Amino acid sequence: MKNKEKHNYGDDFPITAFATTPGNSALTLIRCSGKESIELFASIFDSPAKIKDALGNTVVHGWIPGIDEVLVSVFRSPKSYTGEDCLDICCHGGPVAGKAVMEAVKSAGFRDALPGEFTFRAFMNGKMDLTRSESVMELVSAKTETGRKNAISRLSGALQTEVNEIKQILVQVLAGAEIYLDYSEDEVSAESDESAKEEIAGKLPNKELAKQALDRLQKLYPSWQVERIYQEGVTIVIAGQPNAGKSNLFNSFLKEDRSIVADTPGTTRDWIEAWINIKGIPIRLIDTAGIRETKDPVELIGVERSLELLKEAQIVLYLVDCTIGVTDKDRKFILEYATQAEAHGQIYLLVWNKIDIAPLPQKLSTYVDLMYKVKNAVSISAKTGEGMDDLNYEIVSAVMESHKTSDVSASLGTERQKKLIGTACTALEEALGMAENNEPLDLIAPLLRESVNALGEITGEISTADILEEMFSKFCVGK
Ligand SMILES: Nc1nc2c(ncn2[C@@H]2O[C@H](COP(=O)(O)OP(=O)(O)OP(=O)(O)O)[C@@H](O)[C@H]2O)c(=O)[nH]1
Ligand SMILES: [Mg+2]
Repeated sequence: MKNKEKHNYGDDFPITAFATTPGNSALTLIRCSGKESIELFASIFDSPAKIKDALGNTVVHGWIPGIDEVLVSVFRSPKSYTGEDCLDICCHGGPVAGKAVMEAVKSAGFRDALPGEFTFRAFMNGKMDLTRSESVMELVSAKTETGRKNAISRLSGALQTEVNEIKQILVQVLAGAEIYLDYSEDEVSAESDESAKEEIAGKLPNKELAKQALDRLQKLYPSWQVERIYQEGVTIVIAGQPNAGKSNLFNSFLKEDRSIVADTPGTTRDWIEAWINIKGIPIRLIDTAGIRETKDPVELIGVERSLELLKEAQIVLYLVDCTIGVTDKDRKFILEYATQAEAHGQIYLLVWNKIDIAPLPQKLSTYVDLMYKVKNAVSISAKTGEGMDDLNYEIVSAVMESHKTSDVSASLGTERQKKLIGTACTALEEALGMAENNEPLDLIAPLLRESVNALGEITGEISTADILEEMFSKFCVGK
């Protein structure tokens, strides 16, 4: 019955979740954590004493009678992921076996874990700070090797260390300011108040330290833009006239024949998409129907969809067939769409295709007007793969150019962290600006405190229940 009750983050009720996705696999892993979880699981195990008496960090073999043969890793509080008593039950895989074990576990008194609840408990029990907790989620959802490496760096504490170091500096600055303030309150008599204030006004102790802290915050702040690219990826749409070689290029990126390539114009009717990886950047690549006026109602729907998809793109690869050159339709399209795109921060790359059978158009004058509308032009053969390295290079440069970052030892992993670094930066900038203008310390100190508090929120030293619930609810179940 207890399973039906509404539960919130923050209780120590025994919880369970699949740590692996149920499906066709040899094994399934079910995690359990919480108060009395070892005793509860023992109640459905064939030799309860073996589980109850098991030392922490040991594995017990046995049966859940009539259900499955299992290997159970036992972790005893506080030496576990969550800091509570925990069990990892390794049972047989497949679509059915794991579910039967899960039913048995729940019948013993465990409830379904909420999203991110294991990591939430790890945080609450002091096993990791918030930056590390968030990196767990980043790690399990990493789309490329670079995304994984960045998440691992945060999981190993690089961001936590950087934030804590900056915070230590600011605490020192704040302490210095407060000593001055105490001095002015205690030592300065009412008559000499004004002159004393003047004396301390603008003399923010350790101003140079505060500037150093600001410099480090300002370097950290833009790292989120780049990180977001590695986490969420970039949408690239391949567009162009029918027969330009869009599907051939799509297949060339994928290194497999996924999209139909044929010399009949209008071959691709419905769009097709796939995730690829270019230099660690996850790319959602979309092949579209060739854009032309048509009376065929099915092709027309395809063309309309292509135009819709263009709006979703961060980068558009506009293909021109070198055997034909720039047609009036190409020109009309690029001049109209690439001009609009500029305003929305989209990037158009002009891609000359089929250079294996035709030279590039020689007369620059025939397309020079288009070059003002696109970021760059690359020549390739989608068929032979020639020029693909150059195209990849142009794509990466286009993605990264607007997000230049300086060398930093740590990078931000979430929007939440970025907002708080932004708050810390703004407050500190304001404090330093006031110090430059010789404004009184009692106005400067609260800004320094605001900056310190924002940094404390990043690591979770300062946090409210609402913020934590909101944050962990975005995690996947079982983490
Ligand atoms: N020689 C050569 N032929 C190419 C190249 N790229 C595409 N082709 C040929 O051009 C024709 C059209 O290629 P597709 O990739 O189907 O063109 P598309 O732009 O997807 O055409 P639609 O789907 O009709 O809009 C096919 O016969 C391809 O083999 C290339 O780089 N070199
Ligand atoms: Mg096609």
